[in-house]
Amino acid sequence: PPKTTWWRDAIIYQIWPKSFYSANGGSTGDINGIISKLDYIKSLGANTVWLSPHYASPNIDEGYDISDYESINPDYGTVEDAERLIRECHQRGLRIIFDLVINHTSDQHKWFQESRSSKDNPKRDWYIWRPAKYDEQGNRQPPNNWSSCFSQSAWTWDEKTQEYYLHLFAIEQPDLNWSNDECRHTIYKSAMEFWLERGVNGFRVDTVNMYSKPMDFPDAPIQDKTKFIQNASSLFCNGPRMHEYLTEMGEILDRYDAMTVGELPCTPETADVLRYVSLSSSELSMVFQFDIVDLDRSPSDLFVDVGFNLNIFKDITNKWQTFIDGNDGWTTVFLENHDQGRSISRYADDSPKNRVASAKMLATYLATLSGTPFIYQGQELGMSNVPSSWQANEYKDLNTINYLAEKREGGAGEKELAKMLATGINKLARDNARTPVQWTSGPNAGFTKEGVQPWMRINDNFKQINAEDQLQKEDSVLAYYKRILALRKEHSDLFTHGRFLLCPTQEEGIFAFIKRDRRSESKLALVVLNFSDKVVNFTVPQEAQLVKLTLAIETHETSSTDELEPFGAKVFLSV
Ligand code: TEU
Repeated sequence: PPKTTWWRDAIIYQIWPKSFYSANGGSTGDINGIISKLDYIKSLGANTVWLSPHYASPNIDEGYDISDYESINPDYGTVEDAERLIRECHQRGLRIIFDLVINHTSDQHKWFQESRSSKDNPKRDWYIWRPAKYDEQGNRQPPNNWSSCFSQSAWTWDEKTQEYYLHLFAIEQPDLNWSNDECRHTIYKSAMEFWLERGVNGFRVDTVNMYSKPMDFPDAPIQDKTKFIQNASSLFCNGPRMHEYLTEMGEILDRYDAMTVGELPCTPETADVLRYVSLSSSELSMVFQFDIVDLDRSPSDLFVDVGFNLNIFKDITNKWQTFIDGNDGWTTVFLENHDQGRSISRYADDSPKNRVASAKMLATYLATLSGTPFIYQGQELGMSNVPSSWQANEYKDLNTINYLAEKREGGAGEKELAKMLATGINKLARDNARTPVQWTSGPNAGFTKEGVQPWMRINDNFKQINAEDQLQKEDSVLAYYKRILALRKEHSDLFTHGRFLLCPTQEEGIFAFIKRDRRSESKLALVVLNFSDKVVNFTVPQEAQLVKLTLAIETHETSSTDELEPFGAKVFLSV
């Protein structure tokens, strides 16, 4: 069968299984829970589900440390349950993609267990082992100065065989050696084909540009003189054989008409991105850029909040919207995932007064842009960050725990640490997105049965923010999501496939853009978003003045067409 581009019209709902829904009454979510909510996902207007890792895992990095690609975390279910999930999706006309985490495995994977057992084990070369270096005083040093993405050195010494192994993430996540042919082809078989044969429609591909390393492992340039370990992402991203590997993977994926969306950090140049996502190159369908979720992060300090800047937000949006003009590439639209703070808390206002408006306004952004949009569980309810009063022991994610440990080692006092917790960490930590989904106002927010302690504390605001309540209200965030996604589908030539034009605006806090039908330039939509907490009267941008506009959807009912309430949004269509 010929290759199609069905994924260009996908609206993808991301499930992070541990916190989604427990049907079996456990402390974590499970596959039966997901199946029981598929009708909910479908009624939202999504047509594709992305399931974050649900494979066997010791959960050091919440499932991103996989110990067996061909089995399921027993807390969630079995392979048969996963097969049933795929079938239940397909029966409803939903597609489903799984997470593909193949830069590294868990240290508990049998491949690594064999690899570390002796230097002459046949799987020794499936991971990246290097001898120690010694400084002038004779102290043992890692092979180079690379820092992992989780604070410590990217190398860990293994006593048994007296060598270091590489891990770009946690110590328990050793990197696979993709330059070993046998290793690479076994990854394809075990992690990809096993599930493609069972009907998955594609993959979200974890850290997709890190598989090919410079095998001489040069030191990273010194950016921080106070430390030995240095950020080395420019060296381990987009390595020499990346495109060769992805072409091999693409051949397999094409056989199943499967889509991919890869995480593509450290790749700012559009020409470089196009090599990955051009249809003609058959590597990836689309990628996630990190710029939109890094925009309020200090470039030199992961959990320091530098604040939201609307002009930067507009520039990033403009860059990836216009990226697809005149070529055969594709793009994504997203504001949340399991690694990020909640969007209303970062990009708008999560206070009781403005949170509903903020969630609807950001939904308008997501639903009117070209590319494939991604909605992260709870985003459709306007779920927010955890309260700033949370203490260090309530955060569960390794990235945050290691960060705090590093700061403590660097001499930060308790007061300083408390301030970090209440500010940057509270704003940006991954755990903000990982609290259980708020289904009802009842015990445990309906996430699991009464009397069971959920694995993670539920956000205090579940009585105000939950699905049960919003399903009954026409003016809820959830109801708005349904309407705006329906509008997107009805006018997919404008919203999904249209040409984006950023409109210069005078009014502070306003983001206005036009979407044009690529086949008939006079057919257009005007989208106006208010990122400020004030009422704003806006002027219709010049480019939209030539056509007659009608209001298609608005977040607030206002008497005047050119007035926006705080965090309000309006979408107009040409008639
Ligand atoms: O994340 C990759 C990644 O680069 C993140 O660590 C990111 O830099 C960080 O969250 C700050 O934004 C992926 C997964 O999404 C993440 O959950 C895993 O921990 C990681 O890969 C390792 O598999």
